[in-house]
Amino acid sequence: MTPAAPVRAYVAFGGNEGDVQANLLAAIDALAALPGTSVQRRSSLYRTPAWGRTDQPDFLNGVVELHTALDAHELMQALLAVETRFGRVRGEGAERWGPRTVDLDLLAYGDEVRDEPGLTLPHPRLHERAFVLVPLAEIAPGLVVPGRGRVADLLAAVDATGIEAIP
Ligand code: PH2
Ligand code: MG
Ligand code: MG
Repeated sequence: MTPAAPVRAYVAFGGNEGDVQANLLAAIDALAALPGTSVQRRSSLYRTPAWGRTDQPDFLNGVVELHTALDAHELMQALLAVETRFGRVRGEGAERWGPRTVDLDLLAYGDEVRDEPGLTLPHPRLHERAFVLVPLAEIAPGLVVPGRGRVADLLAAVDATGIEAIP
């Protein structure tokens, strides 16, 4: 079902393979071109040390705020389609937390809390990832993540060492 009024959603983007900056900016343009969807804000781009699996190149990361008439599942499907268009490989041959061209993660969709196959909201690991919280705090420090708290407070509780905005 398509919601009546646009919903505010936050999407984290990142990558560390190929022409990362060009791909990420093109992927954001692709988000802005989704039906009923606009990009309201975009954080700076940040160079971030690889998290989870550290034997890989640094990432570029950032966050966008969308207004969208797509429902959460439609938006999720659209994010996966954009990832694929920008060369993301999933399934066999792709490693968990390994290198990637463009990764788009749905962080929050309005105030929705759900845990369904392929769709967990808010994103279950967002509160522990400085590479998400630094850009999110730049554009939405007062956002309250359902069940987790205010973004600025979440950021204060993680180690953001080595994360730098790129000029
Ligand atoms: N994404 C991962 C795993 N590790 N590290 C950083 N710095 N940035 C990411 O976007 C990232 C990561 C899996 O999606
Ligand atoms: Mg992802
Ligand atoms: Mg990710």
